[in-house]
Amino acid sequence: AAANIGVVGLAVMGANLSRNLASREGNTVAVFNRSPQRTEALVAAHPEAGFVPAFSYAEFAASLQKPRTAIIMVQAGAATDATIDALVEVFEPGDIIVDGGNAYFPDTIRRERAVRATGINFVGAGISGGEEGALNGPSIMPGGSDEAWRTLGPILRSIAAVAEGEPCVTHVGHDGAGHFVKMVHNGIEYADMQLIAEAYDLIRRGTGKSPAEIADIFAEWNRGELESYLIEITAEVLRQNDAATGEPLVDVILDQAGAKGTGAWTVQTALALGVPVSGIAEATFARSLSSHPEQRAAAAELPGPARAIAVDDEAAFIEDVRQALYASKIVAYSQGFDEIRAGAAEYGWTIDLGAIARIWRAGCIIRAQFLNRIADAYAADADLALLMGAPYFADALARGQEAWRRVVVHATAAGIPAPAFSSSLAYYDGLRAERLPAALVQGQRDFFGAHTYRRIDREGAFHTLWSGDRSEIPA
Ligand code: NBP
Repeated sequence: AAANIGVVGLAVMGANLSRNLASREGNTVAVFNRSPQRTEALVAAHPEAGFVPAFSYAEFAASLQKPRTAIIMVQAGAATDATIDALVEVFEPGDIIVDGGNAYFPDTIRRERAVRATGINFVGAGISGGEEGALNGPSIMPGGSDEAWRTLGPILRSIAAVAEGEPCVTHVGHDGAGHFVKMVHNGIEYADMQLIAEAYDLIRRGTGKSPAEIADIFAEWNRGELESYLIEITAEVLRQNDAATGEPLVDVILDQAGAKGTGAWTVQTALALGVPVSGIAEATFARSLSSHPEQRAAAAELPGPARAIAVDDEAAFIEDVRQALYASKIVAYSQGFDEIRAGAAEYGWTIDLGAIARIWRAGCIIRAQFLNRIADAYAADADLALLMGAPYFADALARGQEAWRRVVVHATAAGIPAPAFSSSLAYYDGLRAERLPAALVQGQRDFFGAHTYRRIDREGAFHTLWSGDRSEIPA
């Protein structure tokens, strides 16, 4: 057996991950793909990698040193199950199967349990950063057992992105913890993207600036506290002109956003856990709204402000939008980290939230300076109840909240939809409210369903005899 690590599934992600592994000192990489052409093509294109090709699962297993370690990079879903079944047939107790695809975490929990029963280790590992990350260093979020991590840790550390000298990988927690955290990463990515898109739209419609001019604004923002990969690529997209028409590319792209489902998983999971991830939810719904042309056509004649409301002080407005973006971003991350905390409690994982912030600083799509501030907040208080309540973020929100309100007021008055900006502000105001109308909701629930309520001045549950004499009784 010649190889210390193997990869199954050699489409773009698997091929790039294999090359990344092969480029690291000490690794010899066995490669296998269901269709042999992909294996042949990869090996022929990269003689420098010294790949050990295999053309059957048995040959693949025979080419791996024990404990055998294989990373699966095939389509999520049935293909992953089929590949796991085939590997379980040829692997032995103590070997390690890693699923590096975008699995839904309940599937990972199920698979881990089934594979563990054979004595083989199963690790669900979220891998972020797309093709480029797979090749040059992704952010990796592995779950699975401590035993598997002992073998796998050094290998994953060697291929991960590096942020300030630290590899962007940590043992997130047991069984499905890694894929859970990867899911929330993607949900936060949806929110970040929608917030940036709303900022662009507000500036464009509020000031009439061209996409190229707005690209310059984003490039400027990228030198400050908003510094991030997504802001950087936004400037690039806005600066791009379409070769065919000469128009800004953003003006010829159909305005219907697609989705592969990880945003929806994040929101569904949050609903089940009772965690209000309103920023992520609005971002996911904004994509859905955009993709219903028939409904948009039916609504096109509904009245709104007669004409766009221009701003008088452009520079001040742009600075307001920047602050609103930053404040809304703090809310989105605070909500995402809440979901991870709630998931850890529900599924029995011990997740170091500061470590999650640190492994997202490079290699992944939401990489940003900002994550250092999150890591700092959890370093100061690992049990922080509310990320946006940590001193650094509380200060930023205090500085930005007036600008944030002005932007939401402007958007509303001008008829410019800013769902993520405005729902994030509503969340902020909801949490900080001294009294919420939840009290009235409890009264309504007691009226029609005798669901009872608690009082502010006495212990216990109470019910008002709504259809009787309306006196109150202990429940
Ligand atoms: P794809 O998701 O397009 O999957 C293609 C691979 O799956 C091929 O190797 C194909 O083999 C294999 N496969 C299929 Br389909 N059915 C199979 C089966 N029944 N048994 C064995 N192999 C089977 O590849 P990708 O875009 O490289 O992504 C790989 C994984 O990484 C996915 O889970 C994806 O969600 C995840 N991911 C992708 C990105 C990204 O940016 N693309 C980022 C992060 C994570 P064949 O060659 O024989 O058809």
